[in-house]
Amino acid sequence: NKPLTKSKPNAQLTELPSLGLSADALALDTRRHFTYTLGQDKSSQSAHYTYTALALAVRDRLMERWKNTNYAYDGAGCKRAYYLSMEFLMGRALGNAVLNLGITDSAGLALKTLGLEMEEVVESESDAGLGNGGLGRLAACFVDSCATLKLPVTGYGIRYEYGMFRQSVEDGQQVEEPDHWLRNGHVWELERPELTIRVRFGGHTDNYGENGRTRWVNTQDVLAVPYDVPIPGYQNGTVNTLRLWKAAATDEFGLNEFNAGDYTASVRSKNQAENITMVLYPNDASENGKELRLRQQYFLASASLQDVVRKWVHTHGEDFSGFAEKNCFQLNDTHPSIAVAELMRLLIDEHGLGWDAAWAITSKTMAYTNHTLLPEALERWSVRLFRQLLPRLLEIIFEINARFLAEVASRWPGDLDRLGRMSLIEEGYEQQVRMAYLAIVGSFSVNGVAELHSDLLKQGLFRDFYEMWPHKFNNKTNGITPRRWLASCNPGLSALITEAIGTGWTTDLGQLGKLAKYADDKAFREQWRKIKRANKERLIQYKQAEVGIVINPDAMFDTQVKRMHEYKRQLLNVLHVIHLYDRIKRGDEGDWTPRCVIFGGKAAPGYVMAKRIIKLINNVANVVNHDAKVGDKLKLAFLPNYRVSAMEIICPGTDLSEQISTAGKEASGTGNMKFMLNGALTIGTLDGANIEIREEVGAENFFLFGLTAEEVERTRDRYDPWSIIEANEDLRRVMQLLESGHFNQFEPGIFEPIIQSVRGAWDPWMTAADFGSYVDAQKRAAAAYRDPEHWTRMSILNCAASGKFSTDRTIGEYNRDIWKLTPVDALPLG
Ligand code: 4GP
Repeated sequence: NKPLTKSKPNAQLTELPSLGLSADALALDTRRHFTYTLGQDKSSQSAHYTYTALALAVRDRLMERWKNTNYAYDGAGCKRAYYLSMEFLMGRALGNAVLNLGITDSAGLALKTLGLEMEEVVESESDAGLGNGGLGRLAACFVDSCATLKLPVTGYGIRYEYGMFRQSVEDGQQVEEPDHWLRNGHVWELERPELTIRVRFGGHTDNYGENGRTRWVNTQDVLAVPYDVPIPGYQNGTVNTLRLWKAAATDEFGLNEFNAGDYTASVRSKNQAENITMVLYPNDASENGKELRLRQQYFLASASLQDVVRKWVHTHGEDFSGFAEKNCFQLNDTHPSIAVAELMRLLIDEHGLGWDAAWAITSKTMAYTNHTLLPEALERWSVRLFRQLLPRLLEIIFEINARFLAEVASRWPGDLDRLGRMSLIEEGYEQQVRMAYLAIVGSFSVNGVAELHSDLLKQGLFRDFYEMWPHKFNNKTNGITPRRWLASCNPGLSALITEAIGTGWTTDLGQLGKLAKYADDKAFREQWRKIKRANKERLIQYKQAEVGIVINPDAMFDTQVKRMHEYKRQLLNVLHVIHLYDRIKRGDEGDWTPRCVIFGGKAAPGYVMAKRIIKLINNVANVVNHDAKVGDKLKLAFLPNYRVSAMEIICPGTDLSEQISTAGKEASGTGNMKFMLNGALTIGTLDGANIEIREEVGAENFFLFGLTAEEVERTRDRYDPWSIIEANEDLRRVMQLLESGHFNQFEPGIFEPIIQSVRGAWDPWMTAADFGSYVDAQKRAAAAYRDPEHWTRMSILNCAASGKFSTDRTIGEYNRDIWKLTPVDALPLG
């Protein structure tokens, strides 16, 4: 990648007329790409080329906007923010790009003139599954809202060669297969090799020069090559950047082996370097402590910070005095929190600042978001590993800690307990670095993702830090982008809403409030129901393709899709299904509401209990779905390979949304918001954002059950599931069926651990405690569903009350309270 020396790219090279947005213009460019870019002809066999040709035509239209956005940001010299995240769960890009460019109709027409249907063409795109679940999908919704709000925010992440694994179900069990999502090429990225950055690992430090500056030497370096993904704002001319890093070996990699004639060994070490970005760790909300993961984290943090610092130096030289006023890094959980130490290193070792000046900058530019209260998810890395992999970073962390503990000691003299509790280094058999504490100490803002979650952080997990720096702590309730999660995934409902209240809701979701009055309009309710019905038919098609069972569209579609995790209590839901089955078998079918219970979600490959729960769901489904007496009254489906594009079909077709985590465990939830926006009613506990959902929609339009977070804590010590089971006839019968082996006739004992977990007084999720009130709430939901007019009314009111849960609102708050950026208009086209 040689730079041009004799000449520079000039206006002539970049001067082009703007591309038209009409169907004709799109059709012409699609043909052109099909023939000239992709080399296809009329004998072309693969649908993938058609998709790619259209995607390239759409991408062309993003390019000028992208360039003009960058020119505008650079020209304004504005403050910028960077969203550092190990995960961006983007899903598919084509439908979103078309929507945000405002060319949904002309793209559809263009395809029609080519004899094709949009619905079919979009199916050829693989999901970009570069995330596990909530945290990764939130990042994807955030970048959409940043672009829509014209905020100069860049996303920084990793370009994993393999994303979240593909899940299939064999014999009722989860099987994982690698997700080679790049196999057919990926048109939504531009490789930018000229911006490659060098990241160091290993080696050791030494001091040099008169004032003993430190340098990090004998390192094994890896290159970080950026791939830029365009992030279009909603019909506003803005296109922001998501920059994903891929690891590549340096040229000198393996040179020693190569010179010694061992060519294969030299290739092996090259592979090791490139391994860093090979695969996404498939764990959600849990720690894993693997060396490669720490490498990934440092790789992301270092490449991204160097990228920003390089740009700074390019325009400001070595004067960093204005750096903190112009830059802000938002750390998506503790995963990138090594950035705190890395920015110190860059400023001190590479740019010659003193400690205090560097710290003043760092602690004014970092902000940290926490996404989970589960203690096992709080990352800690062994000091030994750190020393080996990142020796210079460890020195810096020790120094940060020494100065921080001195501050604690002067504030609370003699409180040794507190010093031990707050230290960035956990003592014990093996010393560990507490990454969350590093993030808190190094940041000026610390936030949770729903009100309850933020409160629990202050009272529990981070209490000592809250006492020390109450001003750092704040809440930012999560959201979802209404573009993907209503406008694009539910065209029928979007059209009806727009007809009723105009188009403003797409960028000002609060306007949905105007729908409330239509809840009393019979004709409107009728239309609303018709659309839900059509969406249920679409979901049935999808289900039949996936699991092949016949489903009655009049049944209540009762859905729980999310990662498989004990705290989310898919188990409680299956126990309820078993209870319904038991009622049918007993002939207790008075006032029956037919139901189709739908599950979907991946279990971390090493999470044995979560996988066993998948097996239980599938075994129960097998019994229930093949029992003639049960028939249409009850169906149970586990949809394999739950992912973003599946949710786009599932949430518009759902009636009842299951949000049933043990109170105090789900930080926020965002699936709950997607369902609500699409007119589903929620059955849920007072946990995460459920609380705020219920506040918005009113208690009468929400099916509440279960212990509160406080009650969970209060009763934990005297929790006695045996007595609860004895006292509850329904639960006793459910346990009897389970224990009798009714669902595992030829697989003796396989559900024993599940039975033990429900009966165990140690059960942290207290499943038995909430069973009774859950069954009651389900009864209320079933009764409400039997009155379609009443149900539809509640459905409309749920959608109408969902305005708060737009990421436009969330990002507006991040910006108002933390980033403080000024929106910038992209330069006009042409
Ligand atoms: C998730 C939380 O479990 C979920 O409640 C929240 O809505 C989401 O983050 C976004 O804030 N956490 C993770 C994780 O996905 O890996 O910790």
